[in-house]
Parts: sequence; C-alpha cells; structure tokens
Amino acid sequence: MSDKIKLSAIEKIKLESDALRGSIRQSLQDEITGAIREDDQAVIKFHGMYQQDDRDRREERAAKKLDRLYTFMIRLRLPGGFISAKQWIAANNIAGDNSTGVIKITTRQTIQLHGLIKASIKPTIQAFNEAHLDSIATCGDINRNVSCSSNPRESPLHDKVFAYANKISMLLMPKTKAYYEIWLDEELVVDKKVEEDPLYQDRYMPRKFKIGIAIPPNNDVDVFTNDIGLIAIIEDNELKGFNVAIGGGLSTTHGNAETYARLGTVIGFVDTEEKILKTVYEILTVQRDFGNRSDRKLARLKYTLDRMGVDQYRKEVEKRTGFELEPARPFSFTSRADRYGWEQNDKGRWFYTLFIENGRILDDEKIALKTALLEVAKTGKTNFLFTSNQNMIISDVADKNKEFINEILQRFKIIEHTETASAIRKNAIACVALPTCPLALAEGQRYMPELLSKVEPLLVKHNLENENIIMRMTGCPNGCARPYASEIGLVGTAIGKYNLHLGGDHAGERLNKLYKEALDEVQILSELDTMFASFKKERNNTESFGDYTWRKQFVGAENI
Ligand code: SRM
Ligand code: SF4
Repeated sequence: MSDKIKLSAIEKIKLESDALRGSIRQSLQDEITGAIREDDQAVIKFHGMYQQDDRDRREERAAKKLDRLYTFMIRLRLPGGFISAKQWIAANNIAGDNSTGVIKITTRQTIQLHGLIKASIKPTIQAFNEAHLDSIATCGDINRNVSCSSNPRESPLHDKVFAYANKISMLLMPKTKAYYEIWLDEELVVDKKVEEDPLYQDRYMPRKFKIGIAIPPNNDVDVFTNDIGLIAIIEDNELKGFNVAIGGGLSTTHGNAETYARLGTVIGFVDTEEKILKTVYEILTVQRDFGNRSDRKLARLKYTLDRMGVDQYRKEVEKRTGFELEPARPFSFTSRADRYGWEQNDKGRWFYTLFIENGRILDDEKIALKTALLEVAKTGKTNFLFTSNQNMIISDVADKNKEFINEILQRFKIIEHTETASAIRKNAIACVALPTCPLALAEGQRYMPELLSKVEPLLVKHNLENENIIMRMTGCPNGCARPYASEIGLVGTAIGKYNLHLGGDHAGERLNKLYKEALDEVQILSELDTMFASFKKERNNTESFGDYTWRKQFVGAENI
C-alpha cells in the first residue's frame, strides 16, 4: 500500500508501541484512575483485554461527578475451545476471585471474564499462566482464537482435524515477548532480534483476523464467516486435506453503504500439512500487504478480496507459497446445531453437550450451573470443550465414569435444563452487548431470553415448537452473534429497537436479508406471528423457516 495514503490512528499506535509494550507499565502504576492511557487501550487488546466501563452506571456516576466505573474484560486463547478439568477449576476460581464471577463462553469457543479492576489484571494473568492458559492475541489486529468443529469427536479424524486449530494458532502467534515481560515479570528483552516478526512485522494486520475449521456435514463454527475457513475433506475415512475459503466477515455499519456482510469464497484445495500451513500463512501476508490501513471500516480481508478480485488474490497467494491450489473438492454441510445430550465416539469415550443460555455460566435462582460444572471438573475424569454456539461439552468421559458424571448432571438438574429447553432457545445465540460493550446500541444477552419466552408461545400456537429455527441477536451491527447468518436475525439500532433480518439457511451457506428496520418488541412479535402462520400453511414438506422466507421473498424489496 502506498505510504502517501493517510494511515488510521491505530496504525501509528501499533508502529510506535515498541512491539506491543506501549506505556502499559506506566498505565498500570497510575493509581489516580481506574483506566489506562488511551493509546494503551489499543495496545492492550493484543494481550487479550479490553478496557470497558459499566454503562448502567454512567449517569449515576456522572451526576456524582465521578469518573466512569472502569473495568477490564479478558479473553482466553483456547484453540478449538478445549480446556482440561484442572484448567476449568482454575478459571472458575480466578473468575470468583477477580471478576464478576460469571464465565462467558464466546461465539468463538473461548471464555471471557468481565469486571476486572486494573490492579487485578496482572494477578489474573499470572493465575491463568500457572494453569497453562494465556490470553495472547485473542483481540487486536492479529489472528484471533482459531475455532474448530467441536461436536463430539466421532472418529480419529476429528482429532486430526482438531490438531490443526492449535498448529495454526501457534504458527500465527506474534513474536514479541511483551506479554511475558509486562504480565509475567519475565526478563526484559535486550536483543530485539529475538522479537523480529516476519509475519506481523511492526504494524501487525490491518484489522482483526479470524480462522475457523469445519468438519462437514456440521458447520457449527460458521466456517464461511471467517477471514479463512478451512473445510476438512474426508474421503475413504482419510483426511485428504482442506478446501480453503477466504473473505468471510459479518460486520456492517448502520448508514455506511460501503460496508457489508460477506460469506467466504472457496478458492481451492490443499493436501499436505506443510502446504496447508503455508497457504494459511501467505493468505495472511497478502492481507497484511494489500489490506486497507487508512479506513478501519474497510480493512477486513473481505474488502481486500473484493477490491483485488478473487483470482488475483489467489494468484498472489500462490506466487508466495510457490505452488498452485488444487480445484476444490466436493463437500456438503447440513447443520450448524450442537448435538445435545450424550454421544459416544469410536473409541468408546462419552461426551455430554449441555445447553448454556448465551454462554453465561453462573449460579442463579433457576440452576447452579457453575457449581455443577465445578463438581464435574473436580472428579478429574473429564475435559471440556466450548462450542461456537456458546455451549459446553463435557468431554472424554470413559465408559466406567459415565454414570458417575451423569449422576452429578442429574442432581444439579443440568440434564433437565438441557432437555426441556425449547428448540428455538437451544439454537439461539446473543452477543454480550450492555452493560459492558461500549459499542452496544441495544440489549443482547440480557434481553434475548425474555424475548424468546414471548416467541415460544407463538410457535406453540402454530404447532411449530419443534422447528429448529436459528434466531440470533446482537446489540449493534458488528455481528458478534453472527445474526446475518441466521433464519431470524435481530440487529440492535437503539434501545428497544432492532432490524429484523430473514432468510438464512441451516447450513450457514446463505446470508439473510433485511426485512424491516427498527422494530420494537410488539412489532417483532407481530411480524413473527404473521410469518409463522403463513409458514405453517404454505411450507413445502420439510422446508425450513429460513428457506421459506427466502422463497417467499420476505425481505426488504430494495434488498432482493
Ligand atoms: Fe465481537 C467488537 C464481543 C465475536 C465482530 N466484540 C467486540 C467487542 C470487543 C467490543 C469492542 O470492540 O469494544 C465486544 C466485547 C463485548 C463484551 O463486553 O464482552 C465483542 N465478539 C464478542 C463476543 C464475546 C460475543 C459473544 O457474546 O460471544 C465474541 C467473542 C469471540 C472471541 O472469542 O473471539 C465476538 N465479533 C464476534 C463475531 C463472530 C465470530 O467471530 O464468529 C463477529 C462477526 C464476524 C466478523 O468478525 O466479521 C464479531 N466484534 C466484531 C466487530 C466488527 C469487526 C469488523 O469487521 O468491523 C467488532 C468491532 C470492531 O472490531 O471494531 C467487535
Ligand atoms: Fe457489542 Fe455489537 Fe458485538 Fe454485541 S455485536 S458485543 S453490541 S460490538
């Protein structure tokens, strides 16, 4: 990119950050404020943290002439969403000691803690480190947590595919030692040569970068919404390689017609591990070199791809890898759902997928979810996996231990909780939004359960309660709960108002379209009631709700 183009402010911050150190140390020492310096707020993201404040309390504090109630959110790096029982116990305790206590499973298979005060960031990272957990590169302009199909691993091939999440995560880690110096008190780096970073250099990526791996026929990771989507090609019980899709990304900005959601385009197939890793790496270098560094709204790979053209992007990657991609192999996705309940893999190990509404793990008046999971972890007889649908899998349970774990799940009513949740609720996801997300225009996870309680009777009224409708909600158009890839998408525009999107499919291969703008709850329910009625009457055989609304063109005329 020409240096004459004006770079965005974040580019300068990255460049002058001394390999992501910024003035974080000084910011931490400043006892006058609970915040950190403005530039450091950008740098700290690369270490896996965001500065936030409690938006519910802004007015009250402003009236008292108090500073905002600053806190920090920390996000772990868990490739493929795997965590051991010991690590879960550590996360449980750290959450209790240092954060709000709620553990939040994200839509990219990892966990976040909210509400850390500045002084507790370092002890938190140190405690995570003792449990062999880190938060490196889970935020910022860098490769994020690599997601991978988490459904119970049914064959040795799932393990093989799964291993790529970690390999890719390690390949794309930054070389700077800043995280170790600042948070873990490791020795200061004197010889800066050890930090030379051929991939990220000194400006990192133009924007965040996301990679997901899917194992057909399940597309639980929403592979096409990633900058790079890898689709495992399994033939004759052998992992032959991966189809590579690039250019997925969901964020739009209200009122900015230049921004759009996009699903990835399959550009070819690669077979050997060496070639797979090389291809992934060079896709990043092309985006690094050609991505837009002046307008952050247009900086994701999807815009680079559409500007360069798919052929040109692929050729540039091939020039850098030194080999051509093979033609894509056939594959078929049928679902994005988690498989609730017990499942057994070919090695005889058991997996229990439990429903966790919007990924929020806590004890409340209805269910002691957090205590139950701690008790399961304390048996030492399981591992855990997080899913991209914000659920959790109690994994790797030996046959002889299944009854024992099942008894705990029953005692804490986890099984009942999972089995009695309605189909629409079990498929739903909502983003964090208020009160911590600074970008939220409307509620997300705090409102979705309540709205679903009003949608469920409508489905019962039309005898549709067993339909696996995918409904997703976000508090703004950034798309953190992937609402544009759902059958019913609700995208916040203002407090209590949502754009209604319709027409996504079950496999995650079609984006929905805007149907109506800025609806309140009464309007949303009325629209859905009418639509459920006509769906019941006019659907073709087993046609899904998304396919029906698409066929009937229940989408804003300007979008058809
Ligand atoms: Fe996201 C920003 C939460 C998945 C697109 N996202 C944010 C921030 C950090 C707000 C901010 O920048 O200050 C939110 C923090 C809220 C909070 O208080 O915790 C936030 N995003 C989340 C999570 C926790 C939602 C959830 O409820 O699970 C997800 C964390 C995933 C993870 O573990 O890494 C999360 N975000 C996503 C996804 C879905 C995905 O990746 O599968 C998307 C859409 C896909 C995509 O990237 O295109 C997404 N988040 C964004 C964007 C828009 C990026 C863009 O291309 O413009 C922002 C805003 C930004 O980066 O400027 C954003
Ligand atoms: Fe915040 Fe918007 Fe993401 Fe929701 S979609 S977490 S409101 S940035």
